[in-house]
Amino acid sequence: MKTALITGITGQDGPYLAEFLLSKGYRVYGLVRRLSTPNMENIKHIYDKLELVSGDLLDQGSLSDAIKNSKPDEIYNLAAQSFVKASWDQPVLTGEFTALGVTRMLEAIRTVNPKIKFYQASSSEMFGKVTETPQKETTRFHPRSPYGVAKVYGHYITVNYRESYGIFACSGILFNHESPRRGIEFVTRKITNAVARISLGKQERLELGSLEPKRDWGFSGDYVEAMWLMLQQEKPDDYVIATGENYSVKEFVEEAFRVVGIKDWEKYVIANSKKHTRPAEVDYLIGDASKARKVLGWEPKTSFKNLVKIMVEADLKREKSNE
Ligand code: NDP
Ligand code: GDR
Repeated sequence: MKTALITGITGQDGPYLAEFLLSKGYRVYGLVRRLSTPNMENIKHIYDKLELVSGDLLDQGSLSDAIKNSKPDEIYNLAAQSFVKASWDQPVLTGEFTALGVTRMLEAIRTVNPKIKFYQASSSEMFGKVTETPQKETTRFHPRSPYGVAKVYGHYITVNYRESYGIFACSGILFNHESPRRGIEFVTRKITNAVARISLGKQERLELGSLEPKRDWGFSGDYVEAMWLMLQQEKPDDYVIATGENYSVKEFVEEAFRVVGIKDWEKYVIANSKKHTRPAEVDYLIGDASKARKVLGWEPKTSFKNLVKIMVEADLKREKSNE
């Protein structure tokens, strides 16, 4: 039986990856940091099947101890300060979690057991102000936020530990992926939650930033399989994971309102709110995942329309049961 340690188990991707690995017969450990109010909402359905170990990306010793206690074959480093907008408000903390946290985890692997395979959650935000379209593994990085800059560091330190110490370290450059478990501050979930509430008469307006940016949006449940596939190959490498289609925030809004049968959506939406615009924007992302398709045999399964539908319906259900 293989053992995996997942950091970021309480976030969006962690629970999907845990479900996937459990279905493959893995023993799954999740790293959780201490919070005054534990955040177990996304893992409550698999809580009994997981083993939780305490640790924080800021604390080197806690990461080494987590590895010693769980003895994993594979580590998936999903933990990060992952909200791009917040990275301007807390740039130093974002660097500590999202950049240096990767080095701390790699150092823990190097010193405790360098045979452990390592997955790093890299991001399409590293492409930022894109220099070619679609973006692939060789596209030059031009990050546009403290978060994107931190992810570039995390990416290259992963490559560096592979090249310096021969650690089986892979970096998945994942484009945006969403789900009903997405945090409420991210634009897709913010939209689907608001649309559900508006359709039920519980909310009047949806206040957004720019409706123009385009993103390559996939489903988180599809993307976690690619993480696992990367660690099952003979050689460690880096892969872009994306759908190859992109849509604007406006198109996401339209589609979400369409699901609940509202056509005159503009009367509910306030766009370009200062509160939600960013000092520097990433305007256009679209990924080329042909390397992953060829080498890993990976393909996305969920279409954009289906993704929006799944998310709106989940929020409708949640909002109805909260009445
Ligand atoms: P989330 O923001 O939903 O989850 C982040 C997780 O990291 C949470 O479990 C959080 O725990 C944990 N965490 C944060 N800080 C620390 C810390 N100091 N020590 C230990 N744990 C910590 O992210 P997603 O699931 O959406 O994304 C997973 C990873 O993939 C992230 O690294 C993200 O940057 C990256 N990524 C995501 C993409 C996406 O579209 N979702 C695309 C590309 C990359 P807590 O509950 O305690 O806050
Ligand atoms: P992103 O996701 O920055 O792409 O990072 P987010 O959903 O926050 O923004 C997507 C786009 O929508 C625009 N936008 C708004 N965004 C938010 N959050 N709230 C709003 O009100 C709003 N209005 C417009 C944004 O400006 C942006 O252009 C996500 C995260 O999961 C990262 O961790 C990950 O690395 C990348 O995806 C790939």
